[in-house]
Amino acid sequence: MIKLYRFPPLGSLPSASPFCVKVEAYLRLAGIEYEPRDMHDPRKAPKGKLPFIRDGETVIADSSAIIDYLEKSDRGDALDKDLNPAERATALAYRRMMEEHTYFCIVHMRWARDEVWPEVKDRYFSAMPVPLRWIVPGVAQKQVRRDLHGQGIGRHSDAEINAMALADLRAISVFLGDKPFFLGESPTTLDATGYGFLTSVLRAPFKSPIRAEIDELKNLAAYCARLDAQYFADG
Ligand SMILES: N[C@@H](CCC(=O)N[C@@H](CS)C(=O)NCC(=O)O)C(=O)O
Repeated sequence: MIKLYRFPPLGSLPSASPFCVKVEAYLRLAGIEYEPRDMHDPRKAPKGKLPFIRDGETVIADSSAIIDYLEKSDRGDALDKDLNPAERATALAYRRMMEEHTYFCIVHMRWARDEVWPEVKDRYFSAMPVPLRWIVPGVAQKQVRRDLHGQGIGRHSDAEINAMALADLRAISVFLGDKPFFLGESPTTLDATGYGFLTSVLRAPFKSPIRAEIDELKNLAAYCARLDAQYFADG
């Protein structure tokens, strides 16, 4: 049985990390059995980030590398097997947008907003023993702020980042339209990514500065609810 190493659940999300939710969604969409293993310290992961999987003796890190590995294995359904080159190109572009742009907006909204950070700090670190609980959150936040500055998004104002996140979500909403899945009638690996990132925006138990605008994009919440009912009904 595949073991999925992930950050622990966050409220109703199976993990605090959209990349971990993405892999979990993939495993469910493809019908592959797995055992989740919660980790708090990504420094112990093979590439210093979560998720990774263990399949017998084989260890694979990085959500996309994991999905590539599973798509080529004979386990479960290879979700992308019927996609044509144009669909594959579109899926790659949307995945890159969510992972390389929307993701950093999400991180900024969780870690770098004065009105949100106390809630995030409490959720992420309250189980830590004193004195670590007093020290680690501040050190971690400083590191994340440095990373956001280095990546570039941290140089923009809160309002600019809100607008960037909304532009992504509106594009995703238009692309999804009223289709059951992003690329038509059946789930593909893009739905695993979409579910991971959309639920991380829509359902994280933190104040959201773009809540009202997101709520207007009704097909996104309906899409997540549909996938829940079909694939996450057992919790
Ligand atoms: N490209 C990686 C990104 C994974 C990633 O960024 N994971 C974050 C959590 S969302 C992480 O482990 N961060 C810990 C750190 O950077 O120290 C993937 O697709 O799995």
